[in-house]
Amino acid sequence: MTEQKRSWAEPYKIKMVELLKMTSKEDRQKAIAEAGYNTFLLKSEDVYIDLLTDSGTSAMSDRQWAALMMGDEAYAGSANFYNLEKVVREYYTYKELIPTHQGRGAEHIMSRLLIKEGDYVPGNMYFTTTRLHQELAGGKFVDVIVDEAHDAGSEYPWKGNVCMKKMQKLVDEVGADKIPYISLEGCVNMAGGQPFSMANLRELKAFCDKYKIMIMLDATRCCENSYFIQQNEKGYENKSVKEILHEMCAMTDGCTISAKKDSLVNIGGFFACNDPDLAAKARNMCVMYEGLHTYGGLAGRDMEAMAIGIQESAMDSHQKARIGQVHYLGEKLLKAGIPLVTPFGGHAIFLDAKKFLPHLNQEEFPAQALAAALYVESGVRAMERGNISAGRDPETKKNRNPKLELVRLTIPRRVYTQAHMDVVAESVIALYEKRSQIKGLEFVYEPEHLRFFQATFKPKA
Ligand code: PLI
Repeated sequence: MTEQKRSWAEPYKIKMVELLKMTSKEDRQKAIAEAGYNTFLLKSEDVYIDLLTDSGTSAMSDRQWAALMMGDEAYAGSANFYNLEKVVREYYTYKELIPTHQGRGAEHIMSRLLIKEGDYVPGNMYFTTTRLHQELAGGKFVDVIVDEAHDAGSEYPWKGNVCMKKMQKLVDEVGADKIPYISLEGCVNMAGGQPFSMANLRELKAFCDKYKIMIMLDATRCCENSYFIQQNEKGYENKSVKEILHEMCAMTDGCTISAKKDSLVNIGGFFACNDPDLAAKARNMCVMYEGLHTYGGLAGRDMEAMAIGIQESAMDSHQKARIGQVHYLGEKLLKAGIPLVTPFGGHAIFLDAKKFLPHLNQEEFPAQALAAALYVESGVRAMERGNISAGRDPETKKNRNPKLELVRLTIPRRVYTQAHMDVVAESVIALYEKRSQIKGLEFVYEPEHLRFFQATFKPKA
């Protein structure tokens, strides 16, 4: 048997457990109605298996827990900041580090510094908070991801790639001086956790060098992206995740990161870059919005746990088990004929709600309705990634009606077992058998920004 064909197993054993609460269907019907059919508004104690997000939900290792005791809670110059800076330089290559309370804190700082009113910011698909900060800074987001990314059924392995024709078209239309940077996300969340290839990044770098456009990485899930490159891109099969990550970052000008995902901590993020002038401005913004630039809204202990989490996240054995578990769930669902986004991405399995609920139109929010129904069926909490997440166009005020209308079953890192994945698969399959009973939803309350977090709904009559 080759190494590839052997089963993976978690490269850790369990030292402490957290008990789960089982609820009845009646309890869950009541809870989802009280939550306005929005899984974000459920109380976590009413949830059995929580696949809402992989953000801040990972299990820390014993080394990370021990690191919490090494917190240097000095207001200025904490030893933990310097440890983190060293690790970021070693793994992500960037010289300048500005810690932030989480990813959107870094996005706020970077968008305000780099975007001028009337600028265009291309990206390999939008992410909710990223695009909002670009818009609040006066920019206009332009989607330059390859077309395959918008097609749930396409088997293209690099759905996170940038389409160079779309980049060229944008430059021709608006001029390179109106494009401060391209926002390049690893394992593109809204496309289904889909990676870009190193070949695509190389091509993008040549293009951006020519037009003097910066490449700013959203490195939130770039370790996972690096694992896909190792597994699927020719020439990288013998390189480690760490080496690939290094090569990737070295081709870019800086990054924002939510450390709550790949980096295995419950809170934290950072902005990093190589340009000392940009870093000085970012430090000045940091002190206004996050905290002094050597803690950025974090406790010293959080920075220490992050420094260790970054090292663990780039271990090949970790990524093999992490992505192995996600794909185990995907295979089970696919075998049962459930409509999914393929190929499977890094952090989640995405149900194709348009195909799951063909009797609903997109203005009846099929993905939102499906996530609510899955919770009632099984106590499994998932998240809508469709029309509600996409929000309204700031000019027309109409729902954006994105091509992808998805429910995300997001797997926290190092938290659930294979048996949990079996239960999740059985729950989705049971719901699929009675899918025609699921009704669409309409708004009761719609907040102005990032509406998916706080909106409430009721079933359509
Ligand atoms: O949730 P934050 O503020 O730490 O990070 C924002 C953020 C930025 N980029 C990407 C690609 C994300 O996925 C992201 C947050 N994602 C969440 C919360 C999620 O559930 O996917």
